[in-house]
Amino acid sequence: MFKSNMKRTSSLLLIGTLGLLALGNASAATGILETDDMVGVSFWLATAMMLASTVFFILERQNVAPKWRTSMTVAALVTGVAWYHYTYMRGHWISTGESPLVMRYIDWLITVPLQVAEFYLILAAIGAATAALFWRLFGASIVMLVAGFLAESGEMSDGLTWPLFAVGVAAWIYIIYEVWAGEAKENVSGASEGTQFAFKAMAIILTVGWAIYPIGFIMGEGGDAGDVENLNILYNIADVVNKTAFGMMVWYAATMDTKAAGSEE
Ligand SMILES: *C/C=C(C)/C=C/C=C(C)/C=C/C1=C(C)CCCC1(C)C
Repeated sequence: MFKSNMKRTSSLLLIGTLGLLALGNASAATGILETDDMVGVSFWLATAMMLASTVFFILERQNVAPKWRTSMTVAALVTGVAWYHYTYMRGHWISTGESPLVMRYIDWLITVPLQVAEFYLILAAIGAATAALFWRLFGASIVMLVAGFLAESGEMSDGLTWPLFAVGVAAWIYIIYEVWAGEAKENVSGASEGTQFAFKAMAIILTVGWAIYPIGFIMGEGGDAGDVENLNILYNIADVVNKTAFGMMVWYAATMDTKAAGSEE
């Protein structure tokens, strides 16, 4: 009985994963990638990494202890949503040579709150998270993105670009403060090795991994074509680090915990 259920789950997973791959082909219609277009190459690399990570997280989900499965699902959603948007963004870049600014922020508006939810889940698993903490982090991440969008899109007057950027940075620094010095930290010390690893990985991602974005923003404000290229390469690298590599760390923590639980039995 249990075995046949497992079998059915695996084949459903396989069908779902193959479906994803087919969708990838369907949306792959785009212009020609030139050999010297390094930004275009980075868009294509990021797209493939997002798809591969999504498939990996979905398939690995069944190999970790049940309490980690929702975290794996969220990791797959983050890379899956990003993959979907990257199939558009790479085409936009190759066809126009311009930043896919709106799509970039649409993607962040979904994936950043999902990552905040991931952080909450890791902490909730050890009873160290409150709903209030989630909403504070969620609110700060939205402020950061809206300020960044208004600054980057040029919708506001030029004089507001840097003040808005400063608002975005302030919201980000608040998130860093919550993670390193807030209520969450005290409660983590007694948790399992896997949870402690995941918490540390998350704190480093939010601090070091996320720092790539404001650096990219600053480089992009230079105004010439090379600056737009640097901005897109940096944003693409940042997305791979913060979505794919972060998901891998969650998977690693989950695996560590699952093995530890197995050896206790
Ligand atoms: C998967 C996408 C992620 C994790 C995106 C993260 C984006 C940021 C951390 C953006 C940060 C910015 C600031 C700190 C200042 C204003 C400009 C932004 C929006 C680029």
